[in-house]
Amino acid sequence: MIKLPENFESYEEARREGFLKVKALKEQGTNVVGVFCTYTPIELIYAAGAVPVGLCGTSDEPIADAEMHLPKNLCPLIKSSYGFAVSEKCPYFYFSDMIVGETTCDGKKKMYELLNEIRPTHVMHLPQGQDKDHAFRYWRDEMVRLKETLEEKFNIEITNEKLKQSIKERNHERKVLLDFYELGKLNPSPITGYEINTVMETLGFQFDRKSQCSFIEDRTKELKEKYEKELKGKKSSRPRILITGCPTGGVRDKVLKTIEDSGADIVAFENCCGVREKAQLVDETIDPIDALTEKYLNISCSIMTPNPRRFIALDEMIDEYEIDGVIEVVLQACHTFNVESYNVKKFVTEKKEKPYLYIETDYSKLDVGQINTRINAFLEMI
Ligand code: BJ8
Repeated sequence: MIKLPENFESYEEARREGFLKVKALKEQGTNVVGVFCTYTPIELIYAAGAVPVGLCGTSDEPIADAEMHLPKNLCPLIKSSYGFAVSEKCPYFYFSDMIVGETTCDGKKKMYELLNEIRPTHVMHLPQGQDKDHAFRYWRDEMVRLKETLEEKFNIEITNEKLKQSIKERNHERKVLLDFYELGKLNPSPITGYEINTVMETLGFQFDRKSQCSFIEDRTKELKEKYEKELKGKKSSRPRILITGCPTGGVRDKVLKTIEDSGADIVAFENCCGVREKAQLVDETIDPIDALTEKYLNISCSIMTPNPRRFIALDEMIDEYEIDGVIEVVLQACHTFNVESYNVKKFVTEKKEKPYLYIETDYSKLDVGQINTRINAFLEMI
């Protein structure tokens, strides 16, 4: 049985309750900033006294609305996010004073132009590569530009002290979350991948950061104790799976649940629903803007070219989590992850000598049966 914050019974219940919380925050005069991507330096948003709220769409419900303006053959995450905004079906969007987006993939950056017509959208121009000279300077300028935009918008000064404090607090949260993810290193894992993914998605609907942290710390402690008492020394015969590729919040039931219902354990996520952003902390000893620039530039998303850090992460994670097979989930029309999957497959099968499955899907239910069959065939092969 999965355990969610505040004893919520489901992701949907947590999301609904979150609406009331964000409404209450607005009534208290708190500023809200909508965000979409792991590249957003949320430390700056907290340092501006505002609260970030994730707006990534994970449902196919608003896609028809989005397709009135956007092409059908666009990534479902982008269509779902835009559909919620344009149809006014998402209170999180409704209560956002401004949006922060980044020029990651082409679909997202062009969607932000349309979004800006509904709500002020500040777009950070992300370099395409991660070199320490040109890319660093370019991205640093964008950090300063965001800082100035937030200061002007909310009539506040983001001092170095506020920013350093914000970095410290977020680093603490990252460590707590990393500890939670790393439960998957235990063999057998005391937690399902489905629970990890659902918990992480519901955290975005809680705005009390202290209680978020205590929930994760308590749950991690409880599951470590369970492992020591009941599971240690009893290695499971269920294959241990690593998920990589696009964010999986919108295909949690269709893909993640199916994998675990079919007899495997998802023990690691090398994607934005997992450790991709959490693995590196922000350096607390240097200039805070430099530190944020360095940290966020190093994120190993496929929109970077080249993207060597993703392969370093895969290499380490496959060993550390004792992985038996890798499943890459690519959302339809996500060109960067799609193209990069060629090298990911080669790396996994040739260098790491592990089985690899590629699943390309969207948020509809049309391919549920086909995905089920392919996952079962893959697991039989391991
Ligand atoms: S850091 S993974 S959250 S960009 S899946 S919208 S890339 S077409 S979500 Fe992402 Fe930031 Fe990267 Fe993470 Fe485009 Fe691909 Fe769609 Fe994507």
